[in-house]
Amino acid sequence: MTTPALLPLSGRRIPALSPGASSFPHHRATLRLSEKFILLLILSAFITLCFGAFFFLPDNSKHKRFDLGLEDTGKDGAIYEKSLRDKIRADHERALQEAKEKLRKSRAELQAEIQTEKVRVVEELKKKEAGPRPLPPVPMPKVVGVSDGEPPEPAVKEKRDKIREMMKHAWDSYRQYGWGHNELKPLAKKGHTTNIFGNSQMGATIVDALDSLYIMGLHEEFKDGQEWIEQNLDFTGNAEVSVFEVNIRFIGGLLAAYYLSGQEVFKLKAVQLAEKLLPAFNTPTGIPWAMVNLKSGVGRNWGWASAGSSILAEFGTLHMEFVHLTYLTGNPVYYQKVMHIRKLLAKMDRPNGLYPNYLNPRTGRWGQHHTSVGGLGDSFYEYLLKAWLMSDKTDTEARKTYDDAIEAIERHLIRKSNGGLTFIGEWKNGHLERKMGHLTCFAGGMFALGADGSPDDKAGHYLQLGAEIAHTCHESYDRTVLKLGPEAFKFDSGLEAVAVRQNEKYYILRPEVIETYWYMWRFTHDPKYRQWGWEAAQAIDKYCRVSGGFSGVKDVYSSNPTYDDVQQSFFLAETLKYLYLLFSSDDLLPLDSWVFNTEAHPLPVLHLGNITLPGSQPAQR
Ligand code: DMJ
Repeated sequence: MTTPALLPLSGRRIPALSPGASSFPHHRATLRLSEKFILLLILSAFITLCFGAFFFLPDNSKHKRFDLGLEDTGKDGAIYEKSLRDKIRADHERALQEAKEKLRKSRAELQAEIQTEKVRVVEELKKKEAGPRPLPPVPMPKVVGVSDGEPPEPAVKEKRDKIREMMKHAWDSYRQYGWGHNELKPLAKKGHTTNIFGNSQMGATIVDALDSLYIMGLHEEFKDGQEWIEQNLDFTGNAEVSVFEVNIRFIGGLLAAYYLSGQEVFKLKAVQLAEKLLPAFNTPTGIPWAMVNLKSGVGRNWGWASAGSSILAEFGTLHMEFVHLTYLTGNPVYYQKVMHIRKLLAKMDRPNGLYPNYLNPRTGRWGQHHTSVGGLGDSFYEYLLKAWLMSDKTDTEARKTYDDAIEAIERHLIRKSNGGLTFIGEWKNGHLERKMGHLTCFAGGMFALGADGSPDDKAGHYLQLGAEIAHTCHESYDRTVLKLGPEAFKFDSGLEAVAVRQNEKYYILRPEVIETYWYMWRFTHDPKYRQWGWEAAQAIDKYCRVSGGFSGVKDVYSSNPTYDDVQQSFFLAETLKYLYLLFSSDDLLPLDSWVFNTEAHPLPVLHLGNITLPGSQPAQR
């Protein structure tokens, strides 16, 4: 018997073995015969396959499409099925015809065809590698109040100019000593990075600072940043990054820069990066890992987190950016990922109505029962409120979830100290720790922002609560030597709003207290908020400014503090931006048109009208 010849795709031929074949003509005849035999064999296998496919193909009519509200066009099932069958039959006949023609062709002709096909595939691959396809156009949301905001009072304008000068000093120093690195070491005058950026050079300060530069009218600097992004920002490196930090600083920063300036490159980069974050959601529950490797897509959680848990403030702070990504790309996947998280949380029991900071992404169970409005919890609550605001107040599910969460927080975590200071403590296994973090101070602004629309007409109550938190946080600044706030402060044993432990006395250029002053200013126009903001700005300029930029300080109670030698990217993104806005008029980034992400990147309110966001179907993982 003759062993069948093989026709490998590469076009190289493995000769047929014919026992006893000695002369060339006989050998050729055997080859042609076996060639036909093989082709016939392939043909019959193909026919069997087609029939198999016809009977076992899934019924496509049952599958819905992801579109902007597009449903199947109303054909009934029977007609649809018939057209499907006709299509399969036509495909089948065409394949038969092609196979017959192939049988008639010579070996040379077949080889030429294979060669042409190979060239085509290579060309396609090259095209794919050449770069991303342009994104589909979407209606640009209304973009208002993106520049100017000059205050009418000369004294206020002077303060605003001073903040712009501080921004320029921070940026120029980074430009000179740390360009392309994530952050700057202003004393060592060189680049700095931390593990949240995977120790790779991703220019975090450039991306984080762009929108501040834009609104401050620093257009040359903005252009410089844009050029760096166009030429250097890429996400193909072997870097293990924090999903949360990359989302709020990079995706938020790029989206804000896109909306403010209209430059497509920012949108493209944001989408490229978002695609790299998606593998982090490949967990048994769909709750993402804290970290993901941008190259391999492998995810994991922080070693210090309770029982391998993901962190509430991390997986709960993706909503705003991800909804915008779906809006801009038409790709439902981003929206589905965050809605899946929301649905999963809604189904879970909450101890005392509180959300614990830790959730295991493998089991879907809470870790330790710790609840905080500061680190590990903070921006989860913020994003519930902002999801509602960003949806033009149509996402009432988010608003209700926020209201319920805040109600439980007020009941269990918010207290008044003996000295009359309202504070937000931390809940640890049924016990209230009377300690508040600098991070928690953002909540004053959040309560004020959520006052309008609160249930049972409690707007006045929440505005008052915001004012009380602002006052407490101001006290935490005022009770120090440098007039800068510590990282955490206690309300215990006669001590109020002061740090006790040495490792809680530092100030690392954080924005939260100034953020709350700005929101309170916008809602009340009480001049004390501008006054407090100016005190903080002066203290930063006096104690944190060095020739190579701005640095954090290790002890706000010492008149001779040492520096931590880091200029954090959020100093340019948030602290200086909120200060600048505090001394601007309200028509710069008005709050009914813009919602600030947790890194102070403004994203426009989506007036969706009758447009349905793609992906409102059940979440797919
Ligand atoms: C910022 O990166 C963001 O505000 C985040 O939500 C928590 N805090 C830092 C700055 O303190």
